[in-house]
Parts: sequence; C-alpha cells; structure tokens
Amino acid sequence: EIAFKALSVETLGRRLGGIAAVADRVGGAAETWNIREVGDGNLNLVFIVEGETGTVVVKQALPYVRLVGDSWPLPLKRSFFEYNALVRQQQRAPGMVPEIFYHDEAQALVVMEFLSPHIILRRALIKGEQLPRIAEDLGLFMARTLFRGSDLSLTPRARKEDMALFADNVELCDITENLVFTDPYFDAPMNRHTAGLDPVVARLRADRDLKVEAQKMKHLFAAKAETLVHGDLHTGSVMVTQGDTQVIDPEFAFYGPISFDVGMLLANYWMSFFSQAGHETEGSRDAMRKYLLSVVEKTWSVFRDEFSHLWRTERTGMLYHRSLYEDQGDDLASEQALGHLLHEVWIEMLGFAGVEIHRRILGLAHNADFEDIADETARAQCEAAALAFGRHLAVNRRHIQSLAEINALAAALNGA
Ligand code: SR1
Ligand code: MG
Repeated sequence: EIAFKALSVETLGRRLGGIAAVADRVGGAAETWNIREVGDGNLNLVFIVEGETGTVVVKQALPYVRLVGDSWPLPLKRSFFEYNALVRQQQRAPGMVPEIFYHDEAQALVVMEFLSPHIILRRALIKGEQLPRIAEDLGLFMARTLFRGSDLSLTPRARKEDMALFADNVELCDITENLVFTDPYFDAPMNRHTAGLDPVVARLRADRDLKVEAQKMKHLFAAKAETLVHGDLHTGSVMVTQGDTQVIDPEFAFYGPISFDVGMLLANYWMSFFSQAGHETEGSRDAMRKYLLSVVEKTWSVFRDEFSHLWRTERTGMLYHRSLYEDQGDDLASEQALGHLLHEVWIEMLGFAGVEIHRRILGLAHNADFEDIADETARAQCEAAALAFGRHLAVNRRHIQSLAEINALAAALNGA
C-alpha cells in the first residue's frame, strides 16, 4: 500500500491514468486529460478530469480541515465513510446520488460521476432560481434512506454491522457536536458573526432555555442511533438542474436520529428565505420567498407520506413487527405507532433546524446565502430575523402544530 499523497493538477493524470476504472471512463492518454481543481468546500480537494470520451470527478480528503489549515488535523478515513454511505444511498434511494467508479481507501479518494449541467442548490437559490423538483426528490431521498437504514427495515445483524462500521466516524461527529450544538452558544475561539449583531448574540448566549434545548439536541444527536444519516444535508450538499436532483458529500454519515437530516435541510431552506432580502438588488424576491416556504411544506409532506408508505409496505425489520399489529388484523395499532414516531421526528427536526440556523450565523462555518450579502447592515438584519426564528424553533418546538404556523412566523419576522 502506497502512503497517502495529496493529488494535484500536475500529478493526478500520472497517478490515476493506470487505473482502468478511471482511464476507461475518461478516455485518451492521461497526459492529454484536462484537469481542474474546483473544490470550494470546507474539507477536501475536488478535481474535474476531462478526457476524450468522458469526464469524472475525483474527490480526495486531506489530512486536515481545508477551511482552517493543517493546524486542525482530520483523519483521511472520512473518504471511506463517504464511499460506504454513497453505496448504501444508491441502494436505498436509487438514482439520487452520483455513480461511483473507484475508491482508494489509502489515498482517501473517490472517483465519481461528473454531474452536468448541475449546479449547487445553494448557488441556485442565491441566484433566485426556483427548482421544481427539489421538494419531491429530497423528501423521497430522506424517507427512503432514513427508513431503509434503520431497524424498521434492516435485519438486526445488518443494522448492527453498519452501525459498527460507521461508529468510527468520530472526528466528523465531533465537528458537528462542537460546531453545531455548543460553540454558537458561547464565545468559542473560532466563532465569528456580522458586525452589528453583538446585542442579539449576547442575548442568545444568555438565553438559558435556548442553551438547555441546544444541549438536548446534542444529546439526541450523540445518543439516538436510529439510522444511517447523511449527516450534512444542507443545500451545499445537493446538486440540481431544473429536471434532476442529486445528493453529494455524505462524509459525515453515521448512525443518528432520523430527524437530523430533515431538520438540517429545512433549516437551510429557511436561511435561504431570510437571506433573500439581501439579494433583492435586481428585483423583488417575493416569488422566491413564497417558493421557498412552499418547498419547506412540500419536503416535509413528501417525507412524511413516503415514510408512512414504507412503514406500511416495507416494515421488515425488528421494530414494530407486523406480528403484533397487521397480522392480528390490528392495522390501527400500527398506524398509532407510526403517528407517534412521526410526531417525535417532527419535534426533533424543528430543534435541529433551530440550532443549524444559529451555527451558520454565529459559528465557524457560515453559508453563502448570508455571506454573499455585501452590505453588512442588510446582512445583519437578515441574520437577526433568522436567529430569532431559530430560537423559536429550538425552544418552542413541542408547541408548534404545523409548518403553516412556522412559515407565517418566518414571513412576519422577515417583514419586521
Ligand atoms: C470544519 S467543517 C465545517 C462544516 O463544513 C461541513 O460542510 C460541515 O457542515 C461542517 O460543520
Ligand atoms: Mg460537505
């Protein structure tokens, strides 16, 4: 086994040219390949490799956090988890993740399908583009992957083996545990926030109820090993065209709560909603705001309906076994159990959404929705509304009855 070495535009052709799974797809001599490094994420190197007959993406982990530099080491094994998560997501939600052509564990790289003309969903939403498929596609993706990775579907052995496999993704979980649930709520060294938010931030950090709820969410994240979650399902982890939706980047995958992916995704739609005011220079974003709130509602209803469908038709795991319910002609008992489970997911996902919004404004890893607003006063206004909204979700989640109710609050805060 050759020791890990980071790829570069200069060395990639030489290093991957001899691998049939890659060379056959790209075509032509490796020296003629057109290679570009395009990674703009927080962690990894990403190359686009174009040859005579095809184009592939090569993603390679670095032994440190790219966003911060080599002062923050991060194990290469995240590439192994990403590969294994992609394989499972492909089985559980076919056609929703890029095809994998090659994985080298020691070199921490995955060679995969080049998605074109897809762009990152976050970028599309910042531009004001409405994507007609995302609510349906991502609602289905979440229901299928989250249901089929759990004890509702897998055999006890398969589920436990998978949980053991992903249990070693400790360092990436640790990033989430600190950056999402803890750092935003105190003056942590890597935090930053927009000038002008100081009084709002001070209030949040003194908010006892909020800090208790944030730690309850952390407790759930760490302890509720229900299913294989994507683990970082924000709008930067989705690539889109008007007709297609693909989920990428599951390197944070581990066994966690069903509600985590759902909450993170909805939070990112709500943040897009609150950021629209800062992108209004070329015309009103009213239609975009309406669209985003409708995406939130539809994503949840598609998720809930598909999850319920799988519950009724594919419940082959050990939990809520049919022998207790349907096989005795008691379909109502099974529906009651489903209702309870979905209610729990609902309450939890609201909490996860609340803290995700906070950490993107107060913590280390901000998102472009707000960051691209050049006018700091306008940005602070958008962020302050989103922070208040996130606080409501986290603290009052048990009393929220519907998305219509929350979306009405979002609209009111946005106009405030
Ligand atoms: C140091 S990593 C910061 C963030 O980037 C990833 O995409 C995750 O969201 C993580 O929290
Ligand atoms: Mg990522």
